[in-house]
Amino acid sequence: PSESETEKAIVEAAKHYPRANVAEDFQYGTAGFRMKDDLLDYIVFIVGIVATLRSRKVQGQTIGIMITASHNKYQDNGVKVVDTQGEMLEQSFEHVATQLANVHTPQDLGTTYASVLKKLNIPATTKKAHVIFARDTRPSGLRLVKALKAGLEAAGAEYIDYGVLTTPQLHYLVKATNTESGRNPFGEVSEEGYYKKLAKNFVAAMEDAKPIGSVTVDCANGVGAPKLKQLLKHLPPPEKSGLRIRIVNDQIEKPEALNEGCGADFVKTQQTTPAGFNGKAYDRWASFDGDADRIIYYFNEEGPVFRMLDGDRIATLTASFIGELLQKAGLAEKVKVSVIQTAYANGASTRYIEQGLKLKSEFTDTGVKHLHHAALRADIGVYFEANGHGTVLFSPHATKKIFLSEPQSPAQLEALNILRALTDLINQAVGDALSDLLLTEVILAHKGFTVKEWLATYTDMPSRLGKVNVLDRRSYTTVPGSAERKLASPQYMQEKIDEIVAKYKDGRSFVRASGTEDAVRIYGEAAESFDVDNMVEKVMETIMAYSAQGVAQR
Ligand code: G16
Repeated sequence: PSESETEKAIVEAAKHYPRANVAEDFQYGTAGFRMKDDLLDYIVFIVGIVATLRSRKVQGQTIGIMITASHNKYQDNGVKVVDTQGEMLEQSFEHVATQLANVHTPQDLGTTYASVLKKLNIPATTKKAHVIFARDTRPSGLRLVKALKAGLEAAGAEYIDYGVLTTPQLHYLVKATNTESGRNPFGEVSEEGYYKKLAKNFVAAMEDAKPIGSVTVDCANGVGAPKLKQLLKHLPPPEKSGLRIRIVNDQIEKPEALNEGCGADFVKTQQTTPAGFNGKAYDRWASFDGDADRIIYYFNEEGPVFRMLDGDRIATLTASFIGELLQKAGLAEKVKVSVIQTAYANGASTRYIEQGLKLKSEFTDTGVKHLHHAALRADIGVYFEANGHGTVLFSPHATKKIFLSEPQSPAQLEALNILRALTDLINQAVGDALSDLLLTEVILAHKGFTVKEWLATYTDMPSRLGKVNVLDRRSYTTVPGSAERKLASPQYMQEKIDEIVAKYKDGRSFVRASGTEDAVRIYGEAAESFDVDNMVEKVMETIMAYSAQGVAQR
């Protein structure tokens, strides 16, 4: 079809997916569009068009679309676009998505589409567009897929529906598809290929190590449950010195159970064990979120006293392990490890990285896309958000050194072999709970660490996360370049926060608008835990006084 025929097809198709009648502008945020599922049909339709344009812009390479609201409630849903190498959508296209999502009539959509097309400078001859997509277990996903297909068909994309997958599996498939016929294929282009790649490299990385005890995984009653079960079929069984992995919260047939009182976000924000927890003191537990791109660990001490091993802990554990391997392999001078964190990172973890591990640390805004870009600049970039979202990126320079170095001793060979396995065990496309679970287990086994020893590497500052549900979150903006640690607006709000914080020993607190919920998030840490509660409470009160509709979620 000609460009004008495509435009007409889009206008016609849009008549079946009218934009939800809300005054508020939709915005492509931290993780794409996210909202109540009944507002999303038009948005998902639009995202089909955006992904098609993106694919045409990159000469028909495959673009991914994931329908998920991850850690949010089951009534929510969302949609995000995955770029050619499995990374988050290129920023200029986020603007295209936001622009098209805020057009109110099919006719206007036609004209806006035409002007966007012109601006994107896509040659009329590049017609080919390839898109693949998947969804999580939310029941609304199936309905939204219809809207998505309508958008893709109207815009003229060829597509493959991969059904229900974890978000990182879709990222894997996008990268695998686009590298399939290149020099470095990422892996077989199938869900099966994903499991095979993880399992093979897990076995290789575990060759000289024995797992300690077992791990129990809370799958948040989401897609992580059936996918982890699939993965287990590819791993050696516990009786053959494999790792024993127990699964809880796997009720995907009960949609309302998703993330309810369980999952990584619940455990992290509430600092408590999830529903279904029956661990004894020092048993090792982990929680995924609703689309299995986050993982955190935790356990109870006698008491019981809850102990969290969050994204900061996985980052420090991983960075120290990779650092030790590089040392053993004789590569420490040639390949440097950096750790990338966000403002939510516990101050003690940053001090441990810089002073204990003597590694470089860097800060970015919240959102995997920001961390990922920073990690790309490092030789080996370990990035994790405190909430458990993260991975490790090996630069071409580091990969070359790891694969081409000639070992001078059996010890060097062993270190190199583990490093080689890690480069493929780790899902370098994106943070991945399944891959991060296996990575963490490999490290604990090699270091001979129980959860107690892992926790003992450094002592966290007492910290607290708060949230105030507000209707005006957009009035909270942060100073560019401050890694979201300073508010630019509302006026005088930062001064008020500074005044509060100054009263507490080693106090630190920041406020930022969530990109995934109608809420303002508050983080605080201080030398004493009674201080931190008091301080965060005061900051929350200040927010509520300003945002009159604010409701605190304690
Ligand atoms: C998404 C993003 C994460 C971010 C989280 C919370 O995670 O991918 O990078 O940390 O939202 O973001 P915010 O504080 O802006 O609401 P997920 O797991 O929900 O996709």
